[in-house]
Amino acid sequence: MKIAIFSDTHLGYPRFEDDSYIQAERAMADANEKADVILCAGDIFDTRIPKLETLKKAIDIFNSSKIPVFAIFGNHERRAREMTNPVHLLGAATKITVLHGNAETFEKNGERIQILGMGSVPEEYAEAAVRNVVEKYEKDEKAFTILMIHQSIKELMAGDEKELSLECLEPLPFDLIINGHIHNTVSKLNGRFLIPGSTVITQLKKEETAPKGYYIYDTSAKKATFIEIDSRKFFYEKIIVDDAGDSDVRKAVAEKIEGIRKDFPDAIIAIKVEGKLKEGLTARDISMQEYQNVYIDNRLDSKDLGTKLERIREMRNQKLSVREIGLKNLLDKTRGKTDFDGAVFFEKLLEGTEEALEYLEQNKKKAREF
Ligand SMILES: [Mn+2]
Repeated sequence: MKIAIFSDTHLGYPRFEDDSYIQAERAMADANEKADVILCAGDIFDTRIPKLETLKKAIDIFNSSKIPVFAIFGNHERRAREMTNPVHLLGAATKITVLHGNAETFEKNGERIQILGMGSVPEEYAEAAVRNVVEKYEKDEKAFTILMIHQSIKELMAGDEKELSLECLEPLPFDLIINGHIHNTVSKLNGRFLIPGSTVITQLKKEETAPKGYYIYDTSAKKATFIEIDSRKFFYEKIIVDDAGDSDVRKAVAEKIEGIRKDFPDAIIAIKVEGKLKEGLTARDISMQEYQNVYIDNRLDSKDLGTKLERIREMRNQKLSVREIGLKNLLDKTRGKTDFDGAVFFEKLLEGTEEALEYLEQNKKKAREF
């Protein structure tokens, strides 16, 4: 049997709303051509209470499927237990089967699959919830068995202790484990654990530049194939400048965009601009031109501020007191440029501005006497 697995369609995602519909439609149409059944691992919608236009789109997309669809809800759709979430609503409006803590079977040409689904739960309860659901589950010994969840995975994230782990999932009695939630494509446990990734970009991060699509799992070959769906290209670029002025930055950004747009006119582009500006300029002085579908992350450093912070850090490392840092700064700045004693002036400044001014006046007089 061929099982299509897709996830995180995020229908209605505001920044790329049209893409969210178009790319989910494409995945659905393609899966209908190539598979016998579809599994959808949550975050079908982007929000708990989607607008009516989004609900209509979702109903149209899921109704267009000629093969059965089994789905769970994700964290973006999770609502209180007694409330209706949008995936439940979709289940009521279409023929899709929504699973949460229960298992369903699907049979074709004498071959049977059994899917146990668990909608998203808060990460700290995930392990206990999975164990609880699996304990109550009545395994169909003659079926190819699948667990479908929508959770973070410890080994794939920064490593939060409370997250569900592959270590916990591996010994569970399933032929295949499917997860949503993570927006890039992942295959682990020798292909027994699969994450198809999202069908649309939702974060302007480098990881999202990978192709969008879905998996087809072949139960006889026990092998998954990733199917890329036609989607708008996403580029994540970095520009590093040095001693740059307003026009330098704008020129570098424009050139980068032109280079990409030449081959991909409708690409989504994120550009991180880093580096040092000319003396006296701060990131806010740089006026970036507005481009459609271009997201600029201005991380430019003003030269003076950067140097100052570096000096303070350096002196803090030498364990100098604030008073000593102040004096050292003053001496460094005035060395060779003034005809008064910096250390004395500093002491006078600590006494008060009047005293400091008086000292400067006296010094001027003295200087003239020479
Ligand atoms: Mn998601």
